[in-house]
Amino acid sequence: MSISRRTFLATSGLALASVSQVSGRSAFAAVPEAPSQASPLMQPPLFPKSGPDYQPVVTLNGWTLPWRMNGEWKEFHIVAEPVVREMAPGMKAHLWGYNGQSPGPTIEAVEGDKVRIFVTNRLPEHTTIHWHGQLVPCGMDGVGGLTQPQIKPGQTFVYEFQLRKSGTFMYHPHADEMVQMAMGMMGFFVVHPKDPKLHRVDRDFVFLLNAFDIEPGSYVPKINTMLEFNLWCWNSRVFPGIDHLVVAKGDRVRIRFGNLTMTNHPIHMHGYDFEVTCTDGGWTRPESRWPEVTVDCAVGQMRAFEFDAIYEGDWAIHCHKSHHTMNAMGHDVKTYIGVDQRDVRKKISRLVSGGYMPMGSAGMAEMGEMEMAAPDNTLPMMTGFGQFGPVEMGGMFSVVKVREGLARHDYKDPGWYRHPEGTVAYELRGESPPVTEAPRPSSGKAMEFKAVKPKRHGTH
Ligand SMILES: [Cu+2]
Repeated sequence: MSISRRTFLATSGLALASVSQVSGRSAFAAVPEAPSQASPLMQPPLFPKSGPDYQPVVTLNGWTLPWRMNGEWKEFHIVAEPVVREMAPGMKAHLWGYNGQSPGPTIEAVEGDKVRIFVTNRLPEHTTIHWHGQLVPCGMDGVGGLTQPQIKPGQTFVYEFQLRKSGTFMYHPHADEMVQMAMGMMGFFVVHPKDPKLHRVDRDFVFLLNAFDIEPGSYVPKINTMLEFNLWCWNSRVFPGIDHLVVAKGDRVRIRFGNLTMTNHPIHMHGYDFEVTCTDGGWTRPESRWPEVTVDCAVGQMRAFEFDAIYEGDWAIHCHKSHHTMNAMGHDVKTYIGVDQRDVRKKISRLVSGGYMPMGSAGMAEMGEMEMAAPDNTLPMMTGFGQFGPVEMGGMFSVVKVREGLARHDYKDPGWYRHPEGTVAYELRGESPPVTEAPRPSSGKAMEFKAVKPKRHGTH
């Protein structure tokens, strides 16, 4: 793990003054160190060193916040601060986040734990943290002005509460919320069941759905955008910058996500059906579940679904709103499908130097392959390559890679799936397959379908 440690001794005078004002406690030896993460890539899960056993989560393009035990308290230190986040190779954004990244680190603990969370504000304005979904004493709910004074720049506040239930939660500011969430301030908070056997899975992935409006060539999000975002992200990353979800064949897998954008996201996974096992409110009862292949996640909601990874392959997982699998595009792109632009091209090429390339006469797939001149610090609209060519996706898209024989905690990218012979869609060359009469089912057994390659007549 590439964690650089910082200490806050330099500011501890001011910080501790605020600490004792808020909590009334004076027994702290010191504020715990606040680890900071420099890498935008998925870090290995943090296994518990004490207390009940659990299968830790992995955060796509993220990490879990280390903690320390102090008596019966599990202590964490979160620092709200400006960060530089790589959104995909080739583009960096100047955001606000926590402990070096946006989103902040995932907080992980166990039902029944007493958590003490130090929050230091290094932003230029005040902030708070709200523990979205957690059952906390009202004064720990983090709503600036309503349940506590805002945390001013330079101050450290302390939140203390006992985790009353297991489940899937988030944290985010409840102070100048529109600005601070538009700037990327949010994080995941997972509470594991006290009973290690309950809701146990082999792989448990988490990510937040978030969105930014960053003009091509610039670095800072426009914070008053309400709907027309141009970067639809999972954990402040866009495809092809989003980690793949690597899974061993036979694993029980959980994928958890929370939505802190301003629209809903129907999250769709190929190759499987699955069941929603956890929502904002807690675990769903088994008799309340039904199979899905797409689950809509409304604003402010969290959803977790589970499946048994029995089918090998590279399975797409993405938001089903097609604009959300696009990267920065101008909102003034005109539709030219069916318009023959050859004549226009000739005329304009005479007028401008460097040539003129009309786009989109036959759809926009050509943009997936093309290297177009673009301003600094932006990403192609559709990008990312698979083993067969351009994937023509951006934004909220990744790949669930199910492979035979992966080690238990191996999350390394195994490369592209090697399809068994005769199981890939193929181009028909020459004659179409002969029409044969379907055999009548005799014994009432279900018919088996098999992809069979016909003999090829052409050369290839
Ligand atoms: Cu979406």
